[in-house]
Amino acid sequence: MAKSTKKNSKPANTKLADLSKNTVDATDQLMNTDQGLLINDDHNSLKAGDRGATLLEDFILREKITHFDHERIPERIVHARGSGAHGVFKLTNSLSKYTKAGFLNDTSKETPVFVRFSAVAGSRGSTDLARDVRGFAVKFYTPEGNFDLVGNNIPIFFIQDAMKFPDLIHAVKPEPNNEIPQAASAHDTFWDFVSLMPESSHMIMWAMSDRAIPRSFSMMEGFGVHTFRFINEKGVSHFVKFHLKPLLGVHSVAWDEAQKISGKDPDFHRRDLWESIENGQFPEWDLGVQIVPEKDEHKFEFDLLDPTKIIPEELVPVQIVGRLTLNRNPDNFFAETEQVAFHPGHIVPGIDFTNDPLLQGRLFSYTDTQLSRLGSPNFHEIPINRSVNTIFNNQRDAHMRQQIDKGKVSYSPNSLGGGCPFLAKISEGGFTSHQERIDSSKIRGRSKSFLDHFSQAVLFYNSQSEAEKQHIKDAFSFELSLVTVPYIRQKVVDHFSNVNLEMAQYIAKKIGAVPPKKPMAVTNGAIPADGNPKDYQPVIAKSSIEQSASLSMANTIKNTIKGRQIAVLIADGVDETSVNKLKSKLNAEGAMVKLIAPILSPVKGMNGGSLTPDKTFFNAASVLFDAVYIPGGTKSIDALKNQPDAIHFVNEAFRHCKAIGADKDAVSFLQQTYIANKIEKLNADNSALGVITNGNIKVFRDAVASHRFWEREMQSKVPA
Ligand code: HDE
Repeated sequence: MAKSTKKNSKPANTKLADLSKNTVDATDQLMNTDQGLLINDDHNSLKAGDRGATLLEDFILREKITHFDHERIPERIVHARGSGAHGVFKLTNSLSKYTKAGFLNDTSKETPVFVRFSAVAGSRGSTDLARDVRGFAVKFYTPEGNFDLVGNNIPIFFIQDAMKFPDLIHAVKPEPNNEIPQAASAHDTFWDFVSLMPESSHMIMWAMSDRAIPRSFSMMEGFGVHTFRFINEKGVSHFVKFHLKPLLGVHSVAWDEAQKISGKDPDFHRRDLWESIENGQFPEWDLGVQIVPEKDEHKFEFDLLDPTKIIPEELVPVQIVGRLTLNRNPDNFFAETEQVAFHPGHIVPGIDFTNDPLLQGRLFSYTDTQLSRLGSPNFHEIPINRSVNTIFNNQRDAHMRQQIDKGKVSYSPNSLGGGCPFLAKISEGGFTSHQERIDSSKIRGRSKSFLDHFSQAVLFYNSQSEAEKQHIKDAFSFELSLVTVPYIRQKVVDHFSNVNLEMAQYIAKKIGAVPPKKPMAVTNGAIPADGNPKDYQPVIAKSSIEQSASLSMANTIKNTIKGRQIAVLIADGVDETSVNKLKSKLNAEGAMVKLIAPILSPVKGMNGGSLTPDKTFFNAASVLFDAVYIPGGTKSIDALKNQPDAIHFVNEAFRHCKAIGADKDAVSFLQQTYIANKIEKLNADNSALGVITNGNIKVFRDAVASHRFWEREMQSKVPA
């Protein structure tokens, strides 16, 4: 029997594959069939004469139609709507003290990644702007195997045990009798479920916050959610939570805006991601970790294994260790974004699981789902899912096998094949599971340490800015107003009186429920038939931390306008010199400036030049932009005053609290808008309200960087 000559050489299989080796480019090529036959006519089927029936013999037509008939595969049961991009992860601080994972040890290496963002509840063709949790899944193609961080943009989850996942998803998906509503949690079955599941309280607070209506994927945080383990070279384990913090800050849109975007551009997030990358404005995140030594497992007032809890950053700071950059759009949506198969069980040596009962259930589910979605256990051979390592094992056959394994041996141990493929020693990078000591009875139940369902829901609410709190109250009011059963509306209001009484009273008044006078008793519907309700009664506990700064998006504003969309309203006679100056200054900082005019023809400038519009008032809308600017030029201003769409554009931007800029001689246009009712002296300095009327580009730029002026909304809403 042949022996391995590689002693202690780590890792054994070092030849890395080219991840894009299956791409083809048809430029300058001749068309052929799937069998390689060159095609002479791709426009006409084979017929019995000019006007005769099509012949069954036409194998070219049959191949084309058959392929087309089978183009669709089942969409994901959850996270069906998604968008993806390629990129790279660069480690900046080695974590070798905590983990032996190579890609987290060596700061000189870059790891290729593929990221897929998604919305959970809607179908593949649903809108990007639904109020929903967003998936944030990252595949790291490391030389030690693929590591998938399959997380969300919210750091916790609705349920504590995988057993409840199908119930949760059945409740939130469109109702089964009529498949209504699409991609929305605002309906009876979802809130019925919530009213009986106190463990969802914390997550519901996040889902009702503006985190659930992000401005863009590049302005979302990412979280691994569960507590994982790091294992170092010595076999020592630390608990770890993963964070991704966007360099652009965490930002959202307004709810009224989200609903309108869903009509104007349902691909809003997808388009933004695509255009940012095409324009070289690469989305970036810092990867951070919260690390807890094993000895501290029980020192917190919550259970580290409970996926409905965060570790407040005040208790365990997030250490930034590297940067994730998305820099390449997929070549083919289906081949890459649709066929990518993530799995929280795809780990590498140095990373391991904890006993979080939600994570444990996920470890089964993902391979299972790929088998029905991608149709074969060979889904790992699809280029986007391939490891950079060549695969040597004794797995064989099945649908659509690509790899051709040579020889007659496909079992282990063997002598006939010289014992190949050999097993890797731990010193060669071979994986072993962390040896956790377990000594307990087998039970079907829930740990008492999981019964505090409210303390962190309260912490979250108390950490929000006033505007954010108002948005949460409005979101609850909106969602519950669409629940048709008064009993459920009342139950939800009573339930959330345990988070904040004033909040519950506000919502109750909006939805015709009885405002609770005190925190009301909570119903727990998840009690086993023979269980004692007392054993499952939520513990109404208080968090020792009253506020946590990292929980409010208002604290994440960064001084940047990168990736912001800015509309400039123009008509014939516009001051084109002013527009060109504005455009070049803002573009230089990574913003995307678009010129909007009454029609698409070139616009004549007042100084003899001309400008080419990007869009018209017909196909553009203020909800698709972060800010709006009105340049001067008397003729242009007069034309805009007579354009109801231009007036509406600016009114709506004002309603959604966006930065509005104008050259001095454009102020007369603003006088025609609703802004004049709200701001008496439009010529004065109103920059604190995000309205800049002196043509100062720097002040306008700073206002765009602030993202939104929510205080305008607090004063009163503007019709738009
Ligand atoms: Fe998933 N989840 N999930 N999930 N999940 C899927 O896998 C599941 C959970 C998450 O862009 C499915 O390939 C169960 C938590 C993301 O392709 C499926 C449970 C978190 C994505 C599945 C959970 C997630 C999925 C559907 C409870 C945040 C999209 C298609 C035990 C940490 C990945 C697929 C992509 C996708 C099952 C809970 C995140 C059915 C059973 C918690 C980002 O296998």
